Formats: sequence, C-alpha cells, structure tokens
Amino acid sequence: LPLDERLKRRIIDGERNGLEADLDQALETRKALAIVNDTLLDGMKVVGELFGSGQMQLPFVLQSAEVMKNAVAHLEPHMEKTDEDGKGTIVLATVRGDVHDIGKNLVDIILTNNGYNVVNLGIKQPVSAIVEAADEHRADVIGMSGLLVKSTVIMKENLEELNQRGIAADYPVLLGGAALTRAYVEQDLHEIYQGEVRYARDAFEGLRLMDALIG
Ligand code: B1M
Repeated sequence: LPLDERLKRRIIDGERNGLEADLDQALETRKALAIVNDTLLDGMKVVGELFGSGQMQLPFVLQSAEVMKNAVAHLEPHMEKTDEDGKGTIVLATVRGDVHDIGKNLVDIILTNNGYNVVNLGIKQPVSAIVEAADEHRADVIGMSGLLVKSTVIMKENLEELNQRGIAADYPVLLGGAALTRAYVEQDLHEIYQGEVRYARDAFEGLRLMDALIG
C-alpha cells in the first residue's frame, strides 16, 4: 500500500507495529498536523462508520483509538509552535459521562502550541470540577468536549448551572465534539446562556475562537 493508505489502515486495523517508522517517513514530506488531519483522522472516521454500522466491535475501536493516540504523541514534537506565550487560560474537559478524549487532547495540543495555557482536566468531568478549576486558574474561557448525543444535553445543563451560579458573564464557553451542531450551539444554547458560547468544528476553529474571545 502507498504510505498514506498504510497509515490510515493502521488506525482502522489498530495495528501499532511499524507505526512510528511510517510516521517518520511521512514526516519527510509532510507536516505533522497535515498527517493528523488528512490521514489519521480519515482513519478514525472509517472506524466510526464501521462501529456505527455494526461491522466493528468496541474492543477494536479501543485499539484504533490507542494507535491514534500513539501516532499523535509521536507527531506532537514535530508540530509547529509559536513563540507567543501567556495568551490566556482555558480549562478544558470532556463532560460528565463521556470518555472520548482524542479530539479534546488535539485541541489541547493546538492551543498550547499557539501560546495558550491549557488546564486539561481529562474525561468525565462534572460541572462542579470544571467551575472549581476555572476559578482556581482564573481561566479566561471554559472549553467542553463531548461526543455522545447525551453529552450535548449535559453541556446545556452545565451552561444552566453557570447561569445559576451567576458566573456566566465571567466565562465564555467553547464547545466541540462530533454530536454537536453549529445550529444547536449558536441558536439553542446561545439563547439560554447568559455569557458567550461558541461552537468549534475542529481544533483550528477552536484556536480562532480563542483568539477572538480573548484577543
Ligand atoms: Co465511541 N462513540 N463510544 N468510543 N467513538 C462515537 C462517538 C460514536 C459516534 C460511534 C458510532 O456509533 N458511530 C457513538 C456515539 C453515538 C451517540 O451518542 N449517538 C459512540 C458510542 C456509542 C460509544 C459507547 C457508548 C459504546 C459502548 O460502550 N457501547 C462508548 C461510550 C463510553 C462513554 O463515553 N461513556 C464509546 C467508547 C469509545 C472508545 C472508548 C472505544 C473510544 C474512545 C477512546 C478515547 O477517546 N480515548 C471510542 C471512539 C474512538 C469513537 C469514535 C469511533 C471516534 C472518536 C474520535 O476519537 N474521533 C466515534 C465516532 C465518531 O466520532 N464519529 C465514537 C477523532 C477525534 C479527533 O474527533 O473527538 O470529534 P472528535 O474531535 C474533533 C472535533 O469534534 C473537535 O476537534 C476535533 C478535531 O480537530 N472537537 C473540539 C472536539 N472536542 C472539541 C472541543 C473544543 C473544540 C473542538 O473546544 C472545547
């Protein structure tokens, strides 16, 4: 198989052997982020489709996710970084009940590489932990990720909780994850949240929005 196809296959098949050598070879001609965006994420997309249609069982999805994580970790030192620093702080979390963190961790990498201080709380975070961390670190923005349809409801509840605590105006919120739609965030959630709430389709839109919200 051509290199690109081979890398994509490794994600789909959850095959780690030879992964790093292939990534190193890809790095000779392409940028690290392009490899993630144009090749590896394509592989994860296929995994999602196979799983969704019942052609792939959960343990294999987990293996694919592990290979994806390994690949991103291997590529990370090769990603471009700006010299900028201290542009602002975001507390980032996958919401309560949701374990998906590959996308969130990509957002972390992109924002960190572009001068933001990211406090990454991890997965399954209740809103109380998110608020506590935001207060403790004097966060400029709260970022929530979630991939389950259920998580879109939890995000709404979390925004309501911020309203209730009277801190919505202090915390612009950035939301991302596959189950969200722009309309849900920019219309429905925008209507209920008493602060700013924005939708990021991907990590780069997340970066642009951070620049817009803080800059
Ligand atoms: Co799960 N899973 N999963 N899964 N999984 C999905 C989400 C699903 C769509 C698959 C499917 O059915 N086709 C489906 C959800 C269906 C639904 O809710 N309607 C699903 C399901 C059902 C489940 C379980 C319930 C399965 C089960 O147990 N029966 C279970 C849930 C457990 C739980 O959370 N409580 C489960 C478990 C898992 C694994 C553990 C095996 C594994 C996760 C491993 C891990 O993350 N550490 C896994 C995986 C890998 C997936 C799919 C296949 C791939 C997700 C992924 O990593 N994509 C996924 C299919 C899909 O998404 N279509 C699926 C790559 C990643 C880079 O994309 O996270 O979307 P994503 O991030 C993007 C953007 O969304 C954005 O930027 C990133 C790109 O730049 N973004 C942000 C994300 N967060 C952001 C935050 C921001 C800004 C941008 O600012 C704050």
